[in-house]
This record gives sequence, structure tokens and C-alpha cells, in this order.
Amino acid sequence: MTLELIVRNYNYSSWSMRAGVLLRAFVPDFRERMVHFVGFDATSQFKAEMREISPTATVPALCDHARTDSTGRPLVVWDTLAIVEYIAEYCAHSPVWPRDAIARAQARSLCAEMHSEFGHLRARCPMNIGPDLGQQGAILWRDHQGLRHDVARIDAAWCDLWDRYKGPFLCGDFGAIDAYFSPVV
Ligand SMILES: N[C@@H](CCC(=O)N[C@@H](CS)C(=O)NCC(=O)O)C(=O)O
Repeated sequence: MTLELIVRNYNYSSWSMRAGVLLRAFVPDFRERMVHFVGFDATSQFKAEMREISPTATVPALCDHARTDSTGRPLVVWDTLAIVEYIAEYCAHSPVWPRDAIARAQARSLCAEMHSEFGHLRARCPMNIGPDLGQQGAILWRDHQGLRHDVARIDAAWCDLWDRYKGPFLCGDFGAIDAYFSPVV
């Protein structure tokens, strides 16, 4: 297998989780490398290691060891949305995006929205899957109208897709949009 996904611990990295969930579903024999994480500051071991791999020094990064870039190094895809598109081409016969054009447009729109919007949710609820944070969540919910607004928007989008496609996943079969919202769940 030529694909290697470089990630941080999925418990704490929503972007890593999105790419990891997608590859587990569509490229079961990909390799996974977890970069040791102690902090994001410029001098951290994490940033030093990631700078060797990706121009943005962020996770996830996808290396395709079967292809090289103009410097002769393995091809790197360094943004989650670009990784989704790369996997969609790599698995051209699997429905990473829905086959139906309308569903595909909706799935792409929502993934893009997750990429660029929901600032309150992202700022108030950073990824931490392990502990039960119900009490902290209740306080955030009470105090932050913007957070309630973001969650209401996601709820409305999911309900709309559920009404249209009747599940079992957001646009029918499992695809990129489900991987994209897996950390939100
Ligand atoms: N737009 C990027 C965001 C990736 C991102 O922010 N990853 C975080 C971990 S979840 C990271 O590596 N941050 C390191 C930093 O900001 O220095 C993507 O979609 O992949």
C-alpha cells in the first residue's frame, strides 16, 4: 500500500479523525503514522516533525509514496478537504461522494461549511473524546448563544438530509460527509 496518513491522536484531533475515518472506510490497507504531540508552539517536536512532511505543518497529511513531487519527495496532500478529493479520485469506483449530482452538491456544500464555518462550536468545544464533559457542555450551552446557533444549523442540515435520503447515513450510503461530521457526533 502506497498511502500513508500522518495524524495526531484521534481523541484530540478532529481533522485527523475525519481523514482517518474516511480512509478506514475506503482504503482499508492504508498505513497510519501518529505523530507524537506535546504542543503546537513553533519549537515543539510535533511542529518540527510535521514541517519535514507538510508545508503547513498540520495534521492530517496524506503521503502517496507511489508518486513524487517536483523535488522528488513523496507527494503530500495536506488539507482534509484535499485529502477527501484525492481519495475520491484514488477510489474512483467507490462512492466517496454520492453518485447522484444533487446529493453530491449537498454533501460537498456541507463539508465546505464544516471547513469554513461553525466558529463558535470549534472555539468552545475543542476535540476531547475520552472524558464525560456533559456538565461543562451544559454550562457552555447555557452561556453561548453562538454555540447554540451553530448546533441548530448542523441539526437542521442533518434533518434535511435525513428527510431526503432516509439514511442510514447523511446522504444514503456512507461517504465523505459522514467522515466529516464524525467528530461532531
Ligand atoms: N485546514 C486544515 C486544518 C488542520 C488543523 O488545523 N489541524 C490541527 C490539528 S486538529 C493542527 O495540526 N494544528 C497544528 C497547528 O495549528 O500548528 C485541514 O483541513 O486539514
